[in-house]
Amino acid sequence: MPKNKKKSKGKNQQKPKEVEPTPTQEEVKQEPVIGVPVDERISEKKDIKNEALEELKIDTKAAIKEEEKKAEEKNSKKPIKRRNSKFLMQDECPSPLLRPEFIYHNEDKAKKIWELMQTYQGVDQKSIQRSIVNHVEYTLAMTRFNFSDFGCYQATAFSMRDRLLESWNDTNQYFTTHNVKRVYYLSLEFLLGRLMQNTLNNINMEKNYREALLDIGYDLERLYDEEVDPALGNGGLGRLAACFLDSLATLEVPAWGYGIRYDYGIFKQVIRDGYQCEVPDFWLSGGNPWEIERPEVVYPIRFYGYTEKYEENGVERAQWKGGEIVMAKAYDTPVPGYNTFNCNNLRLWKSLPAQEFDFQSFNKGDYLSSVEMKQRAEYITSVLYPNDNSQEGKELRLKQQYFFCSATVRDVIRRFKKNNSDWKDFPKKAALQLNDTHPAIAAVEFLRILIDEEKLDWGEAWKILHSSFSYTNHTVLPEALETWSVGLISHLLPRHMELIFLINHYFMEDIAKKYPGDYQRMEEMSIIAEGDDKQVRMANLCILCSHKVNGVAELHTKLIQETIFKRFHEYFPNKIENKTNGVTPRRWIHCANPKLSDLITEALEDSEWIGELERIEYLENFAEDEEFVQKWIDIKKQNKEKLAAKVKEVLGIKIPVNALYDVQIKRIHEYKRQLMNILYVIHRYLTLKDMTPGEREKVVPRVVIIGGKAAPGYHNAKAIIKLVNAVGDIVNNDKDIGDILKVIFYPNYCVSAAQTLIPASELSQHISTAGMEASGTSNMKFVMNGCLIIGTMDGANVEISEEVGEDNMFIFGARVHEVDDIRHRLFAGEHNPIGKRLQRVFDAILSGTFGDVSIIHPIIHSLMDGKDYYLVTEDFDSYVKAQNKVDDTYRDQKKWNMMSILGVSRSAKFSSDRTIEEYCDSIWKVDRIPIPTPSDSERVRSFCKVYSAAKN
Ligand code: F58
Repeated sequence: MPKNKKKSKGKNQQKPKEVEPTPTQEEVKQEPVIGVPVDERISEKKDIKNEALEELKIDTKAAIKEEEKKAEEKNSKKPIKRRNSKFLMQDECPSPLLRPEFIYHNEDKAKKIWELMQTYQGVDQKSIQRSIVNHVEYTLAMTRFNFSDFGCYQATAFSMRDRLLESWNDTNQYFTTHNVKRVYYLSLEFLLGRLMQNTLNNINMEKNYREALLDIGYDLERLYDEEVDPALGNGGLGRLAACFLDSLATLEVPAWGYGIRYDYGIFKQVIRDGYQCEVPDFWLSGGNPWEIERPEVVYPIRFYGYTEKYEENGVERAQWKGGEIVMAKAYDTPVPGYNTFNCNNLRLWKSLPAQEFDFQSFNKGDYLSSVEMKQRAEYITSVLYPNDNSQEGKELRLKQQYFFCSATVRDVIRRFKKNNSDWKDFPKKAALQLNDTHPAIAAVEFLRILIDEEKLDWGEAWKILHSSFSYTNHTVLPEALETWSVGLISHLLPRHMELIFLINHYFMEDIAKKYPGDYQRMEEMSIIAEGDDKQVRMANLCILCSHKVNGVAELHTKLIQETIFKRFHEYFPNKIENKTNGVTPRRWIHCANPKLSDLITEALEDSEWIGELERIEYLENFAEDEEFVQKWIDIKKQNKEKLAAKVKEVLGIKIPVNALYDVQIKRIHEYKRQLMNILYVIHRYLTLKDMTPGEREKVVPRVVIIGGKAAPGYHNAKAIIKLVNAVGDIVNNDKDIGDILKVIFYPNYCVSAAQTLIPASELSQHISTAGMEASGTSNMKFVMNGCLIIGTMDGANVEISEEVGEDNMFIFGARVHEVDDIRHRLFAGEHNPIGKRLQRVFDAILSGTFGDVSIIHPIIHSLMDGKDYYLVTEDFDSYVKAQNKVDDTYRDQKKWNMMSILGVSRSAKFSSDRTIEEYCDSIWKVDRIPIPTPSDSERVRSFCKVYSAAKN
C-alpha cells in the first residue's frame, strides 16, 4: 500500500482542505492568482466556499469558527513572495508602464530615443489586436480582411515577439550594465517543440490573447496547431536542453543557449507498408516568426590549412593559415521565463559563404565552381544528424561541431571583453556547459584563442579554461562515446590537433609521475586511443578540460564513476558528480494538460506550484477525496478522447476510450526494448485467442501505443517498427478480439505528439535493460501527468521509485549488478530462460501469423540462440508478471487512481528547476539576477545615469 501520510502545502503553508474563509482584499493582494482579475478571484472564492458548505452540510457557525482559527494560523505564516511578470503588472496598472532607461552615451540623442520608447507595448485587447493586424499588413503583406489561420498564427507570433523583445533588451541591458556572470549552455541539439502556447503561458498572456483573438474571429487553440514543431534534436538530450532553457529563464539565471540553426531538423517519419520512411523536415518553409536574424553578428570560421609555429617570450604559439573560411551568422530566439521579467536568449548559428562568390573563380570564368563554394559553406548547417545513442563519424558532423563551437566561443569572449580587461576574471563571468562531448572542441578552440590570439601562457590559459568549462555525460553505451580519427582532426583543424596532443602530453606526464610503470592505466586515460587508426577520445578530453563532470541520474553517475570513467574518478575524486535530470512543469503539465493544471490549482488554491513544484506534494491530501478523484478520472478520460480522435484522424483506427492506455514513446533502440513490449503484446493476443468470448470479456481492455523514430541506418530498430505495424494489422482487424486489444504504432513521434500522448496515458513503459538508459526524462513527464510506470530499475526510474514508492510502480527485471553475469551465461549457452510462452510467441512470428515479417527473423533467431545482449528473453517472465499485476490493479480503479494522484504529488524532484538550481550551486556558481520590475525602474534609471557619468 502506498504511504499515505498527510502532506503540508508547500514550504510554509498548512492548509485546511475543506473550507476556506473568504479572503480579505489584503490576502488577495498577497496571493495573486495568475491571469484572473482581483474582483473575479474574490467572487470565485465565495462561490467555492458556499458550495462547499452546502455540500458538506456542516454546522455553519462551527465551521466559521474553525475557519477563523485556520485563517489566523495562515495569516501568521509568511506570505508567498512572488514576482509578477511585467505583463500581469500591465494588466493591473491603469497607465502604461515605464521602461527602464538605457545607458546614455550621447545624452541628447539617447534622451529623445528613450522618450519615444519609454513605455511597453500595451497588453489590453485593443493593443493586442492592433499589433496583430499591423503585422498582417506590414510584416506579412496580407490584407487585413482576409488572412488564413496560418497568417493569423504568424502575425500573432510576431506581436508576441515584439513584447518579448522588450524584455529581452531590458534583460540584456541590465546584465551588461551589471557585468553579471552568465551561463552558456552549448548543445548541438535544442528540441524546443512549439513555442506559442508555452510563451503565452510563461508571460501570463494566454487569456489576453485568447480574448483578443476571439473578438476578431480566431480561435487561439487552432492557431497553436498552425505552428511547426521545431525539431532540432534527436531525443532526450536535445529535449533536456530545451527544458533547461525554460528553467534557467524562470529561475532568473543569466544564461544563453548556443547551438546550430539547422535548415532540416530530424526527419519526418512516414510509415509505408509498415516500414519507416524518412522525409526531410524543412521546418523553415513558412518562415520562423520567433527568431531575429542578426546580420551584424557574424564570425569567420576557418577549416583546413596549416600552422606556423613561433616562440614568444618562451611560449610556443602558432598562426593558423590558409584553408577555407566560412561565416557564422547569429539567429536569436528570446526565451521568456515563467512569471518573471527576465528573458534569456537562444543563439543559433547558420553557415554562410565568406563572400557571395569566389570572385577569383568567377573572373576566371569558372562560374559553377564559385557557386559550388557557396553551397559547400551553406551545407554545414543544413541538416541535423539523426542518430540516437550512436555516433556518426562523418567529416561534416565534425565541421558542424567546430563551426558552432568557434562562433560561440568568439561570441562569449567578445561579450567578456566588452566589460572586462583581466583574463583572470573570465571564470567569474562565464560558465560554459558542454552538453555531452559534441561541443568538446569548444574547449580546444578557447585554449587556442587564449594562447595564439590573446597571448596568454599555457598555465594561465589552462587554468581559465578548466575553471570555466564543465561537461555532462549522457550515456555509457560504447557505440555512443564519441571518438574522431586523429587524421581527420589534423586535416580539418590542424592547430587543434596540436593542442590536443599537448594537453595529453602534460596529462600523461602527471599520470606517469603518480603511477610509474602503470602503462595499462595510461592507455585507458589517454585522450588518444592508439592503433592503426589513432582516435581522439572526446570524453577523456572533456573530463580533462572541465572542473566538473556530471552524470544525469544517480545510478548513471555511479556507473560512470565505476566503469567508463573509473580511472578518472580515482584520479579526480571530486570531479564527477550527479545532477539528476528534470523536465519543465510549464510545458509538461501546465501546457500539455491544462485541465489537470486547473484541477491542481483549484485543489492547492493557487497556481504557485507551476513555478515551485515542491508545492504539489499537498495534492497527496486528495488521493482519497471522492469528489477530487472523480474530477481526476474525468480529466484523464477527456485526454484519452482527445488522443483517440487524433489516432482516428492520423491512422483511421478507432480506439476505445474505456481501455487501459499503455504507451511507450521514445527513440527506437534495442536497449529500450520495444521488442520486449511487442513480444508481450503477441503473448497477450495469443492468450486472448485461446479464451472463450465470455472469458475475454473479463480481460482488461488495452490500447497499446508505441511510437518513436529509428535512426535511418539502424536496421534492427527499423525491423522492430515493421513488427509492431504487422502485429497491429492482424490484431486490430481480428473480430474475436474487437476492442479488447488494439495495437497502434503512432507515426512521427515528436514534442507536440508527446503533449497529446502523455496526458492521455495511464501506463507507460520504461523498460530498458538495467544500466543502459542514462536517465530517461519522459518517465518524469508521465508521472507528472498521473500515469503509472512499468519499468526496470534503470536510470531515473530508480529515483522515481524512491520518490513515489515502489508500490506505486510496476518494477521488474534483472538489476544492474546481475546483468553482466546473466549475459555471459546466455552467450555461453549455460542458461536458457525461454519458456513455453515466449517460444510460442517466436513460433507465431516465424510461421507468418503476422504476415511477412522476415526482416525481424534474424533477431528472433539470435534471441533463440542465446545471443541476447539486451536480456529480452531473461526479463520476459518477470515482465509478464508485472503486466498481470497492472491488469489486477487497473481492475481496482480506486487503488489505481490513488497511485496516480500520489505519483503526481510526489513528482516535485523531477522539475528541471530543481536540476538547474543544483547546477547553479555546485557547478556554475552563478546567482539568480532578477532584473528590476518596471515599478523599480526609477532606481535603474538613476543607476544608469551614474554609470554613464562614470563612463564618460
Ligand atoms: C539521452 N541521450 C539518454 N543522446 O539516452 C537518456 O537516458 C537521457 O535521459 C537523456 O539523454 C538526457 O540526459 C541522448 O538523447 C543523443 O540523442 C545523442 C545525439 C547525438 C548522437 C549521439 C546520441
